[in-house]
Amino acid sequence: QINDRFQLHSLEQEDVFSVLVRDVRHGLSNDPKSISCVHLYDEIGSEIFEEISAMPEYYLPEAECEIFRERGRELASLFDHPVSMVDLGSGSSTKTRILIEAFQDVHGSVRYFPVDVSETMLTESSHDLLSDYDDLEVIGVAGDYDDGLRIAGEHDDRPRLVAFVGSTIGNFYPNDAISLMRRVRRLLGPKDLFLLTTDLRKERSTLEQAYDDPHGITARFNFNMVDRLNRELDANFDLDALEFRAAFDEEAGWIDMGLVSTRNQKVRLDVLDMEVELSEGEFIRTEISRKFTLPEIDQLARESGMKVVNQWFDSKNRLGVNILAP
Ligand code: AVJ
Repeated sequence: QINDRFQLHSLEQEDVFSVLVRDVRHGLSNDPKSISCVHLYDEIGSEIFEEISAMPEYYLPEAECEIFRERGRELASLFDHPVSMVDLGSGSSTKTRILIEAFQDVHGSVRYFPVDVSETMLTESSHDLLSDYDDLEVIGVAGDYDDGLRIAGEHDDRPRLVAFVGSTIGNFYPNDAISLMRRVRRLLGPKDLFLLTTDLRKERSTLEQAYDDPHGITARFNFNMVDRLNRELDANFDLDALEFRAAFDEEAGWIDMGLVSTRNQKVRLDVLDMEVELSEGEFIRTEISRKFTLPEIDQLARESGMKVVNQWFDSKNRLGVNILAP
């Protein structure tokens, strides 16, 4: 009776390899050079990210789960009826599981739309959820955020909560964050809500320990991506001539993460038929992670056509879960 409660929408997706080829060609021609953070998460990278999430210095998952446990029922009570919950980038659904439980406690049933690029991950996590909860219906969307929003929009008999958890909004440049949130806004009816997790601006040392961790796990996470280019794009990056760096850029308000070349070097990427020159000290960006002030959160909401109607913080005020209304 699990299958009766499970639907999967598999959207036509551009294959991972051609996206990699296009992104890397584009990113390495940019100034500063960059490699898109989406490529950090191959199979090995996803495992390393699990290790990051378990480090004491990386406070984000713990802080977010605390808020979900403390405020989940209050969140559910903002709705008069059982909801459809759209989870953008659901991954293993570990965090949203806490919310699903809270919504079940308050309203009985939940209809859950996990959206993820990985169909395997989606099927596995949906199966686990369905065997744990009876009054749950799962409509998985293997595709991008827009596919998820569109398919959720086709089932519109319930009020909706669209959730963007994990502080993933921080990995978007300010303009891209606004454009994504405007697309979310378009799906929302007058009684729907958007849940947005934002990491908060804090002392430099706390931030830098979370991203330039003393265990070297985040460094390994970054080197894995370059190693991946060596393997999949027949490149010859010399990992010994690259150094991991993660520093808080106060002005920009984000952690800037990437690799610095320790000498002048030429790198060939055979699959791209491309040669890249790196000068000594040159930085290749792999990820930004924005840290928001409260006015910045309000501004982001406003510029996306929404307003913040609830805002919860963990007991150490490290991270915020914001509820936005259209
Ligand atoms: C959870 C994906 C948003 O920016 O904190 C963690 C990823 N990168 N350490 C973040 C990440 C390096 C992360 N996201």
